[in-house]
Parts: sequence; structure tokens; C-alpha cells
Amino acid sequence: MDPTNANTALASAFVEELARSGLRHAVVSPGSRSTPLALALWRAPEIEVTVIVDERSAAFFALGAAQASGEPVALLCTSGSAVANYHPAVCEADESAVPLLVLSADRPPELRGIGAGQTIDQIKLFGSSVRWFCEVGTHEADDSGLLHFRSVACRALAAARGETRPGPVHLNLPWREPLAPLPVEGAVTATDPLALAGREGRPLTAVTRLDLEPSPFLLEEMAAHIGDAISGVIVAGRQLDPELREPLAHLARVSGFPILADPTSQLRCGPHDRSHVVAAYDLLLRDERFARSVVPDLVLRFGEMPTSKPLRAWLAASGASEVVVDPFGGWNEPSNRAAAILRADPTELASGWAARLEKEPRGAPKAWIAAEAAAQAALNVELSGSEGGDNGGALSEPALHRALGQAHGDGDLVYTASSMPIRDQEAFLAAEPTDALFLSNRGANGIDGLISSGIGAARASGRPTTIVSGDLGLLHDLGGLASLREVSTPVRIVVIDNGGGGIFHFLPQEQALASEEFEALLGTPRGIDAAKAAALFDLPHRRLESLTDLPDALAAGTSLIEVRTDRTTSVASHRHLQERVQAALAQLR
Ligand SMILES: Cc1ncc(C[n+]2csc(CCOP(=O)(O)OP(=O)(O)O)c2C)c(N)n1
Ligand SMILES: [Mg+2]
Repeated sequence: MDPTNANTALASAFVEELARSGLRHAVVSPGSRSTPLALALWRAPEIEVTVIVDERSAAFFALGAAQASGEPVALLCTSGSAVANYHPAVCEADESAVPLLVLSADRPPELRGIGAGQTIDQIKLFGSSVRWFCEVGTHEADDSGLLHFRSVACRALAAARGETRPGPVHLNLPWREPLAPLPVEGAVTATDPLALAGREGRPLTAVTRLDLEPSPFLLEEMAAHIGDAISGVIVAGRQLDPELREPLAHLARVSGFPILADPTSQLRCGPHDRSHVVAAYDLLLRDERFARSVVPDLVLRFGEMPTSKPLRAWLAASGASEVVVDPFGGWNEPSNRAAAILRADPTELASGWAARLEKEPRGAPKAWIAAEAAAQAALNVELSGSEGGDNGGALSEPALHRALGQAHGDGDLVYTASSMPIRDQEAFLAAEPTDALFLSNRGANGIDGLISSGIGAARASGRPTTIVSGDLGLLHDLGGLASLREVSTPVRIVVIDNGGGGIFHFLPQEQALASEEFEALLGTPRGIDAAKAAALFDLPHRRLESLTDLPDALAAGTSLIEVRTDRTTSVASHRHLQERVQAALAQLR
């Protein structure tokens, strides 16, 4: 505790508790009102501080860091509009259950609402997006003030980590002068050793995590259901734990269920047994005959509902009993048809069910496995140039995602943009043995903040990182490139430049609007030159001419890799690929 004055004492006691409760990263933006906390964070040896000027980018950086590390990251800014810039990332953290601790400095009550300057209403600014809001208040550095600050720090981190659902927490902290660490004689009046120093080496109040061990009853009952199912499937959506791979692969083997695996489930790619993994489900389920032939009666979903529209429609129409495993207290169930949501540890459930079904394992899901092989072979011919095709190296968005899948290395982190990149990744990335971590901001589906999120994830994880962005996505967070200076691990920013919003060509608006209207309101070409954008931040730039150059481009380290494609032909090329997959399925019949 720093007794220089009351502010330094309260701020340092608060940060001491954050550090003892396990906080390791903070992202700070410059400002005067936040000085007491900024200094305390900066001076805490356990906490790494990154300083980012733009609060919107700072918040996405923290979001990426928290998502990649699975641990809360603190954000600190000054009073006024600064804190409002955190809002987009706070919304994303809320929707995707990422722990963030937002610390906003504020003016004390007597300076609010009287035109004192740089003051806005910060009370409950984020509404219901936060797990907990606390107006921490103005306090003396006496026993009760210091204990209050210590206790709020412990409680805030526990709430961010999840009780039950992880997410953002907002603490509003008003400070009176002096904001600088100027000595004030006798400012610290506390005498209680607990208020002055807390507990050596551990938090004032330790908070235990919720126990998510599934009950034997749940394991028995559900294992019996799985055993009785005639055509079950496992759907694996966005979740971050690679430890789920082996138990889920085991469950698939003994149950005979396929795993329809989104890349962000960490189940599509990895060194685990991928014999039951179906990567091409989006394309396969666009084939009505195939979709009808594999209607499930039981769906076990781990992670969030994948984005694929054909998958969602097929699940909704199936009438299957859908069981959702969600340990985080969310309600990620857009179909409104789930029979049950299980609040239990996913790994324990998968391994517990597999152990019970092991005695009578069932055969592999032949129709799915054959269809997956046929689809992948057809895509290889079209997109990889192998197996007799002649398209090797040709640039298209589907081909890029396939090539990226082969180019990622073990330990890489891949952060993919909303809009077409995440959809094409879901549709076209093959199941590869690479042990990479696939992240995205799919809670609020924003195209904002991707560059910052990816760089924050690289910083917190230390993993070589590939960010896959659209051109408008890059423009939206161009300032985020400034935080590359904070990272020493390689960050490759792959920008798919299709000259505007490619995704909108897949919507009815494309046909319904006159082409000038469509271009003005949705296509929105902005002609941002990626090379000049890179130059502004001293970032090496390379324009990819052929996909065969991709491994070299990624190996070159931190850089902006521009991939030019044509959004006006993308609908036709997607349809062509779908037709090739359907032709391959027809051959199986
Ligand atoms: C913050 C935010 N603003 C607007 C949107 C609506 N939106 C969805 S996709 C998109 C266009 C994205 O263009 P680009 O990044 O180039 O990706 P592409 O569609 O070309 O793959 C927009 C504006 C959004 N999702 N998030
Ligand atoms: Mg685009």
C-alpha cells in the first residue's frame, strides 16, 4: 500500500487485491483523472500494463487478451466520453462471456452535472451488459475505506470470472485532488492491519468457483438416451477449451454420432481423432436429399450454435430432442426448441457418457463419413488444384480459407472476422491435424475491433497469430494497428480486399435494390489502399498473387497480407462449389 496520499493508498490497496486475486493484464488509456489507478497498476510487478490511446481499440485489445488467456483483463480510462468508447467491446464480452474488468475514473459527485468539464453520466453506463456495476464512491484512507476498496476488487474479479456467467464488470471510481502522487501528511488514518496490508500472498476474500461436476444421475440418464438414439449427432460450436477434443472424439466413437464441428469449437482441427469430424456440414446440408436422409432424433450440442444457416434450419426442422451443454449460465439457444440445457462441465459430461457407452460401442456414421469424404474431395479438385484439378493457387475467398487451414502451424492463434470470413471459414476449412486456437467475436457479430482483438490475443497468449479480416473490417479498426508495437510475437494480418461488403451480395437486397443504391448503401467500396495503411504503421505489406505463396507470406512474420478478390462474382462461385458438392453426393447414391 502506497501511503503518499489517500488516493495512492486506496488505489494501491485496490490493485494489490486485483494482483493477489490473479489479475495479470491491464490495458490503460491516458488521462488525468485515472492517474491514481494508472500508477498503481503500472507499479504492480505482477500486472502487465499495455497503454493504448483509443479506448475503443483498447477495449477490443483487452477482449482479445481475455478470450485468449481465459482470464479477466482490466481496462482503465479517464472520465467523460472515454469510457463510452468501451461500449462495443463490453457488449461483445457480455454476449460471448468474456471476463473484463472496466475501471472508469470519474469526477466526485460535487463536480458532476455542473459543466465542470469532461464529465458525463457514467452510472450504469453499460446497462444490463455488465454482470455487476458498482459506484465505488469517494473514501478516506481509513479502515473502512481501505477495506471497501480491497473487498470491491475481490468481488469484481469473482463476478467477471463468472457467478455463473463470465463477462464484463464495471466499477466507477471517482477521485478528488490531488490526482498526482503528491505527499499529504497524515492522509492515511487506518490502523487495522487487514485494511493496511490485506493478507500476505492471498486476496482479502478468496472466492471459490462453482462446482460443475455432473451428478451420476445426469450421466446415467443421458447415457441411456444416447444409447437409445437411432440417428444422433454432436454439434460442436464456439468454445475455447482444447481439452474437450479427446473426450468428445471418444464419445463420437462409442455413440456412432458424427461431430459437426465449427472451427471455433477447436474440434475441427487438432491432433485428436478426427475420424467422426464432419467439416463440410454447411455444404452437405444445402443438399435437400442428403439433409433428409440424415435427420437426427437426438442432438448433443457443445458450445454455441454455429453460424451456418442450413445447419440451423435442418436442426429446427428435425424435431430432434436437442440437449445443449452450457456450463456458463447462458441461453445460447436461438431455435427455442432445446429439450434441456445442462449446466455441467462439458469435458466431464463427454467422458462420463463415453465411459458408460463404451461397453456396447456402435458403428461409425457411414452416411456422414462418406458424404464428408466426397465433399472434401470435390472441394480439393475445385480449390486446391489437387486430385486432377487445375486451380492450384487461384485466388478466391473459399480457396483462401482452405489454404489458410493448411498453412496454420501448431500453437498458432487464428482470429477471424465476422461477415464473410467467419462464414467461409466454417464452410470451406477442412479438418486439419494442426493444433491451432480459433477465435472470433461472434457474440454481437460486429465487424468492429477485430484488429485490436487479434493483437490483444497475441499479446496475452504469446502465440503466433493470424488475423483474418475483411477490407471494411480493417477500415473500421485501422487505428488498432497502432498496438502492434506492444507485441513481439508474429501477427499476420490477412486482409481480404473485395472492395466493400461482400456479404451483402448474398442477401435479397442485392436483387431488390437498384445497383447504385446497393453500392451506395451496402456495397460501400471505400478504396482504402492496404499498402498505404500498412505504411502508416511501418508494417511490412505484401500482396498475395497466388495461394502457393501463402506459407511464405505467413512465415515472414508480422505484416499485412493483402488478398484481392471480387465480391461481384462471389455468389456465383459459392453456388458453383455447392453444385460440385451436390454432384459428388449424387455419385454416392
Ligand atoms: C460494428 C458493425 N457495423 C456494421 C455491421 C454490419 N455489417 C455486417 S458485414 C458488413 C460488411 C463487412 O465488410 P468487410 O469487412 O469488407 O467483409 P466482407 O463482407 O466483404 O467479407 C457490415 C457493414 C456490423 N456487423 N458490425
Ligand atoms: Mg469486404
